[in-house]
Amino acid sequence: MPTNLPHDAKDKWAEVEATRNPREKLQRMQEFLSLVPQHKGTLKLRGQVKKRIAIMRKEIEEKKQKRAGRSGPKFFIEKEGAAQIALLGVTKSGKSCLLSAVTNAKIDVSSAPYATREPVPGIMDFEDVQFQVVEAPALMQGSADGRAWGLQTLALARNADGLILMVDLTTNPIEQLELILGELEKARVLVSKPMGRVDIERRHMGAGLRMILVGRLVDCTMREVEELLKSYRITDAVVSISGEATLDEVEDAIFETTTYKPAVIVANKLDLKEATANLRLLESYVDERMPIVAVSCEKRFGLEQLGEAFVKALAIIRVYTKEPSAREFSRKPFTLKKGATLHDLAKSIHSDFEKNFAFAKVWSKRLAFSPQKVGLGFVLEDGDVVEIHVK
Ligand SMILES: Nc1nc2c(ncn2[C@@H]2O[C@H](COP(=O)(O)OP(=O)(O)OP(=O)(O)O)[C@@H](O)[C@H]2O)c(=O)[nH]1
Ligand SMILES: [Mg+2]
Repeated sequence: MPTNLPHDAKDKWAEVEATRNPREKLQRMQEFLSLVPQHKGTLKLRGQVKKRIAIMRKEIEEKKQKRAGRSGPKFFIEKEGAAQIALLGVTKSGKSCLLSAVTNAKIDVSSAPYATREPVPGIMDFEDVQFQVVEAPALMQGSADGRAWGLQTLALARNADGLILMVDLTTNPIEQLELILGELEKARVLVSKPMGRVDIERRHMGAGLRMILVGRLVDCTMREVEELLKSYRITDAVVSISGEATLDEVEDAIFETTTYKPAVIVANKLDLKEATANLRLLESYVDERMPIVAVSCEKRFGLEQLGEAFVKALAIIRVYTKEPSAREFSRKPFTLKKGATLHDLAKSIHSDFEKNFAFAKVWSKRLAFSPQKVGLGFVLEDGDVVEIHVK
């Protein structure tokens, strides 16, 4: 259903986007809301914006407390390592037990329900990469509607790079998984790529509007998409549309509401007797839509598969750099997403590298000969060694 927002509302949203200061942003968002007419077509939009407002309030409140030296419950965890992975599940599924088994976090494993009430981060080593795993307070029916700490847990999921969906194999894992996925979906966090996907990556002023269409627009034309974006004053952005997308979905993307997170299901308590049969049921239910890692956190088995599962699900590649004068390459890799180019690597090392880039040499098993001289467009792969030469 179209939102048919009036001009002043669209202008206000452009202001929201342009505002960096959280307090002012919140203020503008409220003003925006007051300009949105109340009808069926705007119901979803109003709900989404209200949720964002609630989360921002919390964030501001937290920062204020931090400044005042009070340490209230923390809901936003600064990222560390190659990726932040939010650990989600219903209570007593064994989240804390996993965290204490695979990370350096000190946390109590408890038989009492709802023991963990604020996010707890820990670092997990896997070969030469580190993952930050953050246990989120338990999900329950109604989390997405704001029950208990639901909104904060879901905000944590939205902010993370990937998710662990943890289920207890002894108490109907399919039901637990459905509950988790249901709450995530209500919060517009999806674990599988939808049919159509619209990504709007805002760029600096003057960059212009670039559209990448891999797929098909449904019931609208490219021109209409452009006009819609312009009506929100989005003039500098890369817009990628894949699969089948409607104009409504483009508008959704303007409000940045739906995000996609790679997820790994961790099926826990494999040491208990009903677990194996339930694991089979879970596997046939999931039907390879997501990877499943079966473990016992308490007896500590199966856990060694986790690192590989994250690397695969998150499509992480490791690239090693080498100074032109050095004999050896660095032990610590840069972690990038599969499909990343030398340009992405140069950017992540230093902005100067990108500007002053001359050429690079790459050593790789997959190349016919190494090193090979390559340019910024070169697509990197896991294990590549790169030596960048500047002008
Ligand atoms: N048998 C068995 N029990 C486990 C396993 N993992 C966790 N438990 C038990 O399950 C209970 C809950 O574990 P926690 O790790 O605290 O669960 P949680 O998911 O963090 O729970 P909340 O923080 O309340 O959401 C504890 O009594 C654990 O000892 C396991 O692999 N096998
Ligand atoms: Mg816990």
